[in-house]
Amino acid sequence: MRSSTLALAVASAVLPTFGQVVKRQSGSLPTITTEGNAFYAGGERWYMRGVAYQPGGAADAADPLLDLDSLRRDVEQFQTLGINAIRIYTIDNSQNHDEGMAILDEAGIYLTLDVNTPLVSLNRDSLDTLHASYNDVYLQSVFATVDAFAGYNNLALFFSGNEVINARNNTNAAPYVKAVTRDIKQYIAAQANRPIPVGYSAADVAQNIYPQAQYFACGEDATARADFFAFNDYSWCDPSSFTQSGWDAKVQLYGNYSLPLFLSEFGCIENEREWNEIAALYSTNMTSVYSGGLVYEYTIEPNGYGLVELQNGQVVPNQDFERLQAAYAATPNPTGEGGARSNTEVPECPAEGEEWAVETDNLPVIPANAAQYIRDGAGAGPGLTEESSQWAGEPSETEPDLSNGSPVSEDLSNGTVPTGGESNGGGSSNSSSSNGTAADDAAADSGAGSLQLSLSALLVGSAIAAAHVMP
Ligand SMILES: *[C@@H]1O[C@H](CO)[C@@H](O)[C@H](O)[C@H]1NC(C)=O
Ligand SMILES: *[C@@H]1O[C@H](CO)[C@@H](O)[C@H](O)[C@H]1NC(C)=O
Ligand SMILES: *[C@@H]1O[C@H](CO)[C@@H](O)[C@H](O)[C@H]1NC(C)=O
Ligand SMILES: *[C@@H]1O[C@H](CO)[C@@H](O)[C@H](O)[C@H]1NC(C)=O
Ligand SMILES: *[C@@H]1O[C@H](CO)[C@@H](O)[C@H](O)[C@H]1NC(C)=O
Ligand SMILES: CC(=O)N[C@H]1CO[C@H](CO)[C@@H](O)[C@@H]1O
Repeated sequence: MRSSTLALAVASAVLPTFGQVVKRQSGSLPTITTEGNAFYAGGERWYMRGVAYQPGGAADAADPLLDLDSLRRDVEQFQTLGINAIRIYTIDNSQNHDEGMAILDEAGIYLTLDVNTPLVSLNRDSLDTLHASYNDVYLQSVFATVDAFAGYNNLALFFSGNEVINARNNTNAAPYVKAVTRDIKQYIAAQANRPIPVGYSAADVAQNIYPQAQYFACGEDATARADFFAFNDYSWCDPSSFTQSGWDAKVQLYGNYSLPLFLSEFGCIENEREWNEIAALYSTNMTSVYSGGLVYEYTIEPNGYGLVELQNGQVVPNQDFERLQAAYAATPNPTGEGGARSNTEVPECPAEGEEWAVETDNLPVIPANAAQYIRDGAGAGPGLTEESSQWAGEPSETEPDLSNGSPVSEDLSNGTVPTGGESNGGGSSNSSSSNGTAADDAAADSGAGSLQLSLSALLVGSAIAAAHVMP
């Protein structure tokens, strides 16, 4: 049920108690927390000054934290550039990351991490594929990724998905993404020894980006509400300005937004990148609403966004790198709170409509086996497996249309198996022949003239396997 009077103070939301098992916690950087619409580290407001880091790109999604020589080489460049965070889309959750995370920690760099891989992810193609891909095999891998990284102080946050909704016609994926966000939060509450922010990285689809922001922040169920919202924004193309880019209007639009907000990718390459958006993003014009962002991306890949070229193992920074370095150097963070608000109000859920095909606030209940992982732990991660999770395991007992879904999260911290609806027989394999591709989606929406597909859509969030086509 939609509540039009909902106005809970987020700051006063009851936090779950955290797991009793004391686990290792390593690193010297203070952990990142959220309050109101901002991030904090060691009592100070924290702004993300980051870069996306996935050498090899989608074609060769290798874990960049395992190649320590390359990582050390790249961390030197991160320090030259002056960043404090990286985003990695794909890691190998079967491996130990102590050394790689320590190298980042010593350099003052936080990791923002996607929990999905190209094959272990939701499939947004239809309600049936969403339902089938939201299964216990998928969640086991997601939870194993949480286990693999929660112990590092410099793990800043987890992205529960990236650009799963990437068109006008697949907003019906939203409840599944919100369910994954909820499940990760429950897993962290039960199995980690600190709170870790969890949220979603959205595609900037003009017709539904604002409803998405509302949806992931709304509802009476605090466990299902994200801890932050982020979107991939390529709308500032130099020469531009705060007003010409329309970023001023976005500051207005999100002026009362309840959660920390940041750009999970930015850096238009239509013209020469002057990086004038850096001065705007870290100025008080924006910091009352935004907490910085992540430049796309570190290495030059076929799509042409990189800041460095790799030549025989050597890193050669390009002019984009040098201009970005200068822009960061010229742009300190605001002093004090930067206009952050500590008392924020939970927004209403967006109404169903032509551009928002979500007719219920119900979410799918967690698949029963995955609820057991929340109590018992996920066990070893599958790593970068060749097998898709999308048609594996047992799906949720909730029907694909969510008619018998759950409006509130259940307390799973002691292994309560969720109830809700009749079984649909499990093990669904009602596969459509197309899983959807970026090329299809872009073509389908080319008439809209406003779709901003990010390049990383190839890497995470849904199984898509076509060459990237720029909007
Ligand atoms: C959205 O439209 C595209 C192109 O027509 C189609 O391939 C895809 O299956 C549609 N997705 C959904 C969820 O209906
Ligand atoms: C933000 O909240 C204020 C005070 O409640 C209200 O006047 C204003 O219209 C709101 N702005 C937006 C963009 O919702
Ligand atoms: C801040 O906003 C003002 C008014 O729109 C504008 O003139 C100024 O250039 C902006 N500052 C930055 C750093 O973008
Ligand atoms: C957890 O479950 C066990 C076994 O069912 C029970 O003995 C215990 O009291 C439960 N703990 C809590 C906190 O509910
Ligand atoms: C697949 O799902 C559709 C829609 O729910 C249904 O009509 C169809 O019978 C299903 N096909 C199979 C093979 O289960
Ligand atoms: C990556 C992935 O899960 N691909 C699936 C796409 O859909 C077909 C069925 O239509 C599956 O067989 C593939 O595994």
